[in-house]
Amino acid sequence: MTEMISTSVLNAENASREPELKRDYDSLGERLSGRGIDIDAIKNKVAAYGVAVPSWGVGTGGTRFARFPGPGEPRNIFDKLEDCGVIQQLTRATPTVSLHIPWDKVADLRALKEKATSLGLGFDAMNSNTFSDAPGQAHSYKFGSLSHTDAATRRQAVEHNLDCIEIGKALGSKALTVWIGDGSNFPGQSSFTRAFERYLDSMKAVYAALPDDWRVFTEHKMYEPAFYSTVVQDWGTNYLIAQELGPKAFCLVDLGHHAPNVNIEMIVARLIQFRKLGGFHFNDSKYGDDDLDTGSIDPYRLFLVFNELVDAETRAAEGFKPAHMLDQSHNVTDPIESLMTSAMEVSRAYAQALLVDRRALEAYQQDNDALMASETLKAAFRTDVEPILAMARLESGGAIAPVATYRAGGYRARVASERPAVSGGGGGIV
Ligand SMILES: [Mn+2]
Repeated sequence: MTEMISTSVLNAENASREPELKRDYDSLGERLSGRGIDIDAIKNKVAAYGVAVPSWGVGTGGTRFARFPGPGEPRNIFDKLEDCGVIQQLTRATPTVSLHIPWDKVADLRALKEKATSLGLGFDAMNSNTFSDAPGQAHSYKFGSLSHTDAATRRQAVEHNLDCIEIGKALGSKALTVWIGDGSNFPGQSSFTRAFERYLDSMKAVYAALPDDWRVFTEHKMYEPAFYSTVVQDWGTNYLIAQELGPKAFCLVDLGHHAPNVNIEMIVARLIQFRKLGGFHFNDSKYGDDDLDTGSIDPYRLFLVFNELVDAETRAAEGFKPAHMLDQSHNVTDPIESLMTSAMEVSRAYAQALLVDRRALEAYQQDNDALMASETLKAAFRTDVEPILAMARLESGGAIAPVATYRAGGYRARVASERPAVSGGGGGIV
């Protein structure tokens, strides 16, 4: 396997931190044992956990005002895979990449798959793009895609999704994620009902082309780029879509795609209960679809989402198999550092949720002991699980301290010398 950071750097960085990690791990193990928890069992679950990296996340993002590129930006999907390889090598928490078509379209799919395999990477869900116009396409998506008033434009958008499925089949993907920007900017501009009817008709054509072992995830978002109404605006509409389409259709929850203060963990619980939770786009949000680093603003909310996921996992909820993906825009940081940190934050929330004393919680709920129920969650959230995460990484061949090891490895400076600098300008990505 191609090592992106040299083994000698990785080993030296780990050796300098290993004695302290062992002490911390043993000490935490003793304390958890007192709570009836086996630290090794938690560590093994964390080691087996993975979240997909979005291919578009390794490039520097931006806003609609500007984009400020960093050094050594990936020029194409092969460069992006190398960056993803660094993230996986050091964190051992990101074994798959989620592609975006047409951004990642290549002529030689076999070479793409071989490149990923050489880096120890597989492919998660494919993402279609009908929210912007590809060069040379016949019909514009300015006024919509799958729900467009014009049948030829809708057909083009359907065909693009079918193309994404074909590419995914060649790469070993098993899912298609569909997010559309369709909507309206003025009251009266669009018929809510007819636009949704057209969307459902289009999605039924996409659904009909899904292989038997594939799933389709529809992703809702409250607003942007349409600012008055959006066709797939919330989880209720998303659930209706999944119901209308059939058993291979599921809802995808992007943490940033809700109104402020919405109880996302409760939406997650509802979708689990009715067997329609397809997956996540993890990120964090302060005001809107900010696409900030996961866990950077509200780590407690992320923990509460994972509390629902672990609850479902613990009771083996029927049909529970969500895909976990990151979806972020890194405007002021090195994207590799942000994605490594974010993957670790997702693992951290998972580890903390595994520590929840579920029997005690259920008893407090039954007794209507609100304060102790809350404290039971807080006791898990307040536990510093870093030694568990670091030990899981170390034993899997990763880095105890991924960001420090990445910086010591000089990867960014090396690729900056190989990849020509790109100019700024342009907007960012959604
Ligand atoms: Mn998303």
